[in-house]
Amino acid sequence: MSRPDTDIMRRWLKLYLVMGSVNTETPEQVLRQAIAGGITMFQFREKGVGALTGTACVQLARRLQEICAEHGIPFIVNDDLELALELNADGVHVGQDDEAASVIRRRLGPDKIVGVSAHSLEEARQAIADGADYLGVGPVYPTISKPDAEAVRGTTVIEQLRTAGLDIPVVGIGGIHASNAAPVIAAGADGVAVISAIAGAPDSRAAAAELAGMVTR
Ligand code: TZP
Ligand code: MG
Repeated sequence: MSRPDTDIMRRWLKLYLVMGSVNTETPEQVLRQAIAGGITMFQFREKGVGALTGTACVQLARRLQEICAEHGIPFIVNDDLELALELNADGVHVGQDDEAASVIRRRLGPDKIVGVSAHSLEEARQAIADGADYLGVGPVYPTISKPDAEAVRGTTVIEQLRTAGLDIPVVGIGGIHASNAAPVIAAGADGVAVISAIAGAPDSRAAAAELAGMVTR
């Protein structure tokens, strides 16, 4: 899968599942169920207490990548450029404390997806200048999944960057689930990125399907 045009990027961002082994005991099963429920993109994010490292991490990443490939779902790696290169992943997502997006773009080349977390208009402008294909903006709501998350922003930053005329594809992230996703889309996001709403749900397929129903304009 190669880097898409902006319209396809927006479609892929509609319902973006972010997950690693820390977020569920059964990542393969959750991913399969989430795909059946209607997720449109996946990010392998192996972070936090008890996160896998080394071979175990690579092996899990490969298994999840394979499931994505079976279903035509783009597979993005959080933060780990070397892992993304090793797996020939579809792209990399970086935060503000990770490698600069400009470096990621240079190393991945023009055909891969680069996503960047932005918490302000200024960070959004910089990410665009650095070659980002999409922005993850948040945390929109309080999150239980990222202990070092920035302060909650509500939908303010998403609104600000649309008002400023930035039309880059955007996904809202942080504490989003089916019952609070609508304001994120109304603010101008193309979609939502979630961890716990799907990985922590008793029925990941149903949770994904319910969310998918909320993000289709
Ligand atoms: N970045 C900002 S909030 C967040 C990340 C990775 C965690 C999102 O997880 P959840 O469970 O959907 O709030
Ligand atoms: Mg990061």
